[in-house]
Amino acid sequence: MKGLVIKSTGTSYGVHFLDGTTADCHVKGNFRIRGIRSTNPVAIGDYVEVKTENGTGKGESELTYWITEVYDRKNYIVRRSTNLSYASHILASNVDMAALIVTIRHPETSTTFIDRFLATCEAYRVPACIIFNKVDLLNEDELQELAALRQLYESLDYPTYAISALTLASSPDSPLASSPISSIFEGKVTLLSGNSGVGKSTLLNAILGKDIARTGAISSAHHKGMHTTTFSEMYPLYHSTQPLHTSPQPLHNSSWIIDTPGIKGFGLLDIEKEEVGHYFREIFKVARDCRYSNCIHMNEPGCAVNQAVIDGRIALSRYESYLSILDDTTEGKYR
Ligand SMILES: Nc1nc2c(ncn2[C@@H]2O[C@H](COP(=O)(O)OP(=O)(O)OP(=O)(O)O)[C@@H](O)[C@H]2O)c(=O)[nH]1
Ligand SMILES: [Mg+2]
Ligand SMILES: [Zn+2]
Repeated sequence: MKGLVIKSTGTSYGVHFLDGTTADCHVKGNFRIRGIRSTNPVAIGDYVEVKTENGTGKGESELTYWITEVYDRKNYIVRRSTNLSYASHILASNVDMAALIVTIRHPETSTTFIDRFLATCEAYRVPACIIFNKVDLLNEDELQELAALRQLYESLDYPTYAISALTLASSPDSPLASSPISSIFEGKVTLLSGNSGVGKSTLLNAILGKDIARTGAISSAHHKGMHTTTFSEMYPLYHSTQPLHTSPQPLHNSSWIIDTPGIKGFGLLDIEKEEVGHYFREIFKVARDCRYSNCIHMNEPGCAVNQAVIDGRIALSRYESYLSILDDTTEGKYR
């Protein structure tokens, strides 16, 4: 049977079948996919082949479901663990869009984190957008900060949105379902990512119009999330007229949203110094005018990127993020 992996707990996988049923599936210990070194051989978003086995385990007549094959992936997005330098983790596969949820405050998302995420999306050729959440909490100065960041990323052709998932979800006469933000998820598989506590699960619930994913307050002492979501799960997005779970959702041509656990950092995988600049759109463009073709834009003579930073054509925050990734590749460490 062919199915779609919609949940991953680390020990088992929730697989959704064409007939609308879902089963808890397992992989044999020696299961590996050639060519990819990762801590998880099966990822959320994978199309898999599943075989059933009778009466294994305690000799009952219950079926055991085994994932025997992973179909070719259209794409996948890998996150390099920040501490374990050789462990990488496939966040999701077969995604049409990666949406980064960002908060200016409570908690504060760093531009380095944003840029590392975007660079990862570039490396895996996954279209990315940025959703600024919790705008209801921002004062005048912070709203200006928000506007400046939106302008920066829009100028790089990353779509940005500013929302308050909480207030949209809690006001009955303005459900998020009828706001423009929900339309960006239509007909796509979208990965929601971001730091812990930025409101990924809250946004998901708001879009679905139901409290399905657990949400949790951020710590009042540190203004950081408490890692409420502990494993990734993919949810079908139904049109508001269609009640949830009443009809089987076709595997293809439908909208899915993947809620993921909050993460602290992103590192790029197996990357050469000269390559880092390819994943920063504006740096890549300007680098054509550098004197040396292998310029890494540190302080080489005739570096067009350095000049563009001085002229303000490249944002300093972006250049600093670029340098931080470059630093990783030099030191062999990930932050
Ligand atoms: N004021 C305000 N609070 C929000 C908003 N969105 C989410 N929150 C609150 O922020 C806290 C964290 O929200 P979650 O949805 O659990 O965050 P998460 O990104 O899923 O966090 P992890 O699962 O830990 O990665 C909760 O207390 C939410 O109620 C918003 O737009 N405005
Ligand atoms: Mg969550
Ligand atoms: Zn240069």
